[in-house]
Amino acid sequence: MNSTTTSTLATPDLLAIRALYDLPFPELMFRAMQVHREHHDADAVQLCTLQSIKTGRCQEDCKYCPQSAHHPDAALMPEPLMATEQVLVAARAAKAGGASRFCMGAAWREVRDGAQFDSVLNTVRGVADLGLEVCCTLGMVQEHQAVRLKEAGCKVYNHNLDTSREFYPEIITTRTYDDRLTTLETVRRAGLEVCSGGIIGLGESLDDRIKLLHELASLSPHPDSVPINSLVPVEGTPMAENDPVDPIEFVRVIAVARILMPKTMVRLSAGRTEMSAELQAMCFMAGANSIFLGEKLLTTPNPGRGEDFTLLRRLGMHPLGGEFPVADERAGEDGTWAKPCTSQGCGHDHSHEGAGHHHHH
Ligand code: SAM
Ligand code: DTB
Ligand code: SF4
Repeated sequence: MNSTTTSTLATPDLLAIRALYDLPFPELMFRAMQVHREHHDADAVQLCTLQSIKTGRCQEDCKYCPQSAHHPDAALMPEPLMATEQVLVAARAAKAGGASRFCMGAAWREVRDGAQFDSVLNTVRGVADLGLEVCCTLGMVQEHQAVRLKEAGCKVYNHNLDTSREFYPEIITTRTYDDRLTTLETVRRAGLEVCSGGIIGLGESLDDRIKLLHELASLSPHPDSVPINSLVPVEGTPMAENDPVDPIEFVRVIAVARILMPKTMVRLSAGRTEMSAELQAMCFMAGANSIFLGEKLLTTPNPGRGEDFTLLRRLGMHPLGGEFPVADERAGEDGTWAKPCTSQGCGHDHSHEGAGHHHHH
């Protein structure tokens, strides 16, 4: 199938990445596994938590995003910036639940100086004081703002390229690819770690995926982490009816990211509620070594932590730099044990799943 997809790639670098992507699957996996083991503990997964600290009414028009003010039909309750103390409650719970990194997202086009940003800086200080690694994703930033974030204790800045330069204008028109790259340079110069990745399933071609991977691997130094999101199609957005991503193609993207960026943390991000245990296992084997923990991403569902700990235990894997949290013995928030699903070959704990989960047997 891959080999019959027409390619218009023109440079040796791009053709080489395409050749990797098109390798027989067992060979691609083997190479990814080798690279993974040279640089990482292949049995460990970094656990991050996400918190939307300012939800909805974003001025950008990202076609995939329920938080864009341009998609008023996406049934989403906009919320003002969360107060520091409110965020710290969530951060303490995330820490007790076994997360080592706390990522705060705001539906902002860009950071603006003023009381709101000062409040975010306070929150960053508070979360860092809890001993959690702090990551922020707040849209575009200027150098002095990035420096203030760093001084407040922020370690990482997330800002995704999302897709190829060529396909980008089909997805977002309110900012450019170069705006995105400029912010990445700015945060790097301020001494922040860079987290940047993309989304698969936007309707991009295979070559667009190759070009995205090439853009990410061309950043020097490589991003410290690369989140690979599988589109979560949200009703009310222009991407609600997009075709689901071929799981094997998705694993190929992870494997190529691992091979191109050996030291980078590759994060299996949005879209996991639609992935089987087997598919996630294959992503970990291909080199993914980080996930978001907790029942919600920013606004869309994510597997419950009980389900994820059950999965890691089934795979004989463990949290990076830590143990399973004591709270996990009771499978998370409501004090119940994880209940592995008895349906043939599943084993998920569905006990925390809300209406947003569509798990098919
Ligand atoms: N507003 C900031 C920005 O765009 O950088 C930060 C928050 S934004 C929601 C963070 C990332 O979430 C986006 O760059 C995009 O890659 C991802 N994302 C948003 N909606 C998504 C969806 N429906 N499915 C998968 N990923 C999504
Ligand atoms: C990233 O690449 N994925 C996370 C994080 N960075 C901020 C966000 C996923 C959001 C999925 C849609 C939502 O929940 O709103
Ligand atoms: Fe705004 Fe970020 Fe959503 Fe784009 S992805 S609409 S910038 S919150």
